[in-house]
Amino acid sequence: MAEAGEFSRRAFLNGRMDLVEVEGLADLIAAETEMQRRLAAEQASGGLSRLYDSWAKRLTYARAMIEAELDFADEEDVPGSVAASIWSDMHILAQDIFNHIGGARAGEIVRDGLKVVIAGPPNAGKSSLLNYLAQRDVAIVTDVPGTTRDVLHVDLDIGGYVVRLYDTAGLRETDDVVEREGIRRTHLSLEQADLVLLLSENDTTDWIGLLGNFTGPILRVRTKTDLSDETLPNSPVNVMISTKSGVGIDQLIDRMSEHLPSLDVGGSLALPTRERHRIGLETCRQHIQAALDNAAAGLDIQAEHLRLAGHALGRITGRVDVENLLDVIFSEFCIGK
Ligand SMILES: Nc1nc2c(ncn2[C@@H]2O[C@H](COP(=O)(O)OP(=O)(O)O)[C@@H](O)[C@H]2O)c(=O)[nH]1
Ligand SMILES: [Mg+2]
Repeated sequence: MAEAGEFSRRAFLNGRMDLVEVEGLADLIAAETEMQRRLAAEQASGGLSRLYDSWAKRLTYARAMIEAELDFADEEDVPGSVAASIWSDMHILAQDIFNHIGGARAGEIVRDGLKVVIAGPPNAGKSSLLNYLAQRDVAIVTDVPGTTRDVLHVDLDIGGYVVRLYDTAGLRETDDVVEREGIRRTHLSLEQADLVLLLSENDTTDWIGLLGNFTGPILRVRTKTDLSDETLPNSPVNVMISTKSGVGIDQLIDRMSEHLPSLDVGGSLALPTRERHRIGLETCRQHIQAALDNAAAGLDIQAEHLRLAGHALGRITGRVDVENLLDVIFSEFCIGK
């Protein structure tokens, strides 16, 4: 019997797929929305790997030039200070990687979903909104304040993106141990939130303080608008909804969509999708920067930073090749003929 992932593992060990492609394949199998599928397909088919390989080549080439200058400086074939010419490219590479890291946030949101937490005082209509958007009775709805204690979530598909919606316990002071635990969990989910929907039947301003030190974007939502004939709120509010009549829900979804990454249809989806990628890229970029900043330390120290940069990149794809520095050197020059 085949073990989990056995064929992909063999493909990796035999050099047919690298780690990024294997991860992409796993994501492709698990993909549930159109954007997840597109991102995973790009990664599984080597789009991201080709980019990283091309960067690795540039690093190897730069190191080869430095080695050539260090080792064969007295050879006629090696033009003087050939290494100098590589630094402008290393400068560009550091910038390329920096820009690429800038897409990590979008990549993670496409892959893992935009995390939206519904918060607010008890009885504001939080669970009703979750059920309405999920189109089924996920959460218990009663008129007893403090009904919800566990953090529940549903995944919505909004325009091909995953939006992971969390229902939480209403925020208030309480002596009930179970409810207090629920409120503690609400605060934990707020730490992970990309967006908070702050719900209240009346002025949401009173409740902002309850969000603790959440610093991300907040949509203020006035609920149960079917109960009042007020058309314009007299307090700052972004959307007015009723889960009884359905009024305002489309508008709420539109406002939530504004927080999704905008990936233009024709554009490249070669984005880092995992924390692991982002950390490796950041390490790589830092070493290139260190090489650029340490000209005074000498070429050998700079070359070592470039080696570490290449290593960080290689760890992402799992291809830390035996470096053919000399191959590059010999193919560029005719040292030794
Ligand atoms: N009229 C009206 N009642 C609502 C609406 N949304 C929720 N409710 C009622 O408000 C009460 C509390 O709702 P619930 O969703 O449990 O609030 P939560 O404590 O914030 O989760 C329940 O009795 C719901 O039926 C609404 O849009 N209109
Ligand atoms: Mg509730």
